[in-house]
Amino acid sequence: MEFAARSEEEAVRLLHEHGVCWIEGVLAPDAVETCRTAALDRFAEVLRTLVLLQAMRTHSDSPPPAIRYGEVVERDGGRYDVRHKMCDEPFATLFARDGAASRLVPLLLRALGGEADVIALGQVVAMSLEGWAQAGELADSEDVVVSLGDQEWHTDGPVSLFAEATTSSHLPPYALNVFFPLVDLNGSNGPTEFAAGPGSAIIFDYRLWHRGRANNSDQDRPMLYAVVARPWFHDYKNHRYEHSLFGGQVAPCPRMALGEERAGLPVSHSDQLADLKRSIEPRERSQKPSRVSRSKRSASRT
Ligand SMILES: O=C(O)CCC(=O)C(=O)O
Repeated sequence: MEFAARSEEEAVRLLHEHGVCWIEGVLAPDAVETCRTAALDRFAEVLRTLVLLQAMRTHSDSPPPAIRYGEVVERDGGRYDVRHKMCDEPFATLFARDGAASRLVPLLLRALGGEADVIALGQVVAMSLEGWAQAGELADSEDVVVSLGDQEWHTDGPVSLFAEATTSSHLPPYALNVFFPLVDLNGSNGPTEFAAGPGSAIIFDYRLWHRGRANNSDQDRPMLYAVVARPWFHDYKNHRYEHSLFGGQVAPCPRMALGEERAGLPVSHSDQLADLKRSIEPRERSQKPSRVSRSKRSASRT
């Protein structure tokens, strides 16, 4: 099946019919380079601290605890999901007007019914054999699967939002994951079952089954990701840990409204709270839901 989309129409159709599409050349080569350097720097900072923490534990008999911090969470398939400084530049304004990935905004809005927020920015690093050997015993813990094998097949969010329905594939998506490979994906370095080049975007429905393959190369493989969701969606499945790898608590990355004058700026907490309140109001009281803050937001969209 061919999932490459050459137009906005085609991308939206593929997303709605198959849950996935792939768009070539979204990030310009200099943006890929800037993002790759920043992403790998941030991952190196995280890894240094993890190794240090591990070294300080060498006298303990107990197995190291699972890696679950606000900035980094260990995933299966030899991967780290890293959020450390990922809502700073050069990532924060990817989808802003004139941002490096701004051309995706109209299609993401269309695929998500007209309004959407960026609810997460991060990178998944598929560790190379060398990187893994360096990190050594880091995650030799019993309750986490750490292997350089393939990831388990998984979805990123519930297949159905309703407990009594086992599928909702006929319904439009509530959230999309946008992957930007920062290096060439090939058979050996842990592709997500696509062979996409750096700078392309792979957009897929949160409900789509997928997995990352093992990275058998000698280079770590960073993949930038952005989760874009309808304004009412809160991602309880992939909640983040609050305690920081560096001590203390992690300041959560704010949601960012997509496709607005203030794109790239956080949706204020009062906006979020107002939305949340509206979404749980009893139906009788919200026959004609007033979408004040949201419609104001739409009005400012050009
Ligand atoms: O690293 C990849 O290729 C995919 C990662 C992924 O799907 C995940 O960690 O949830």
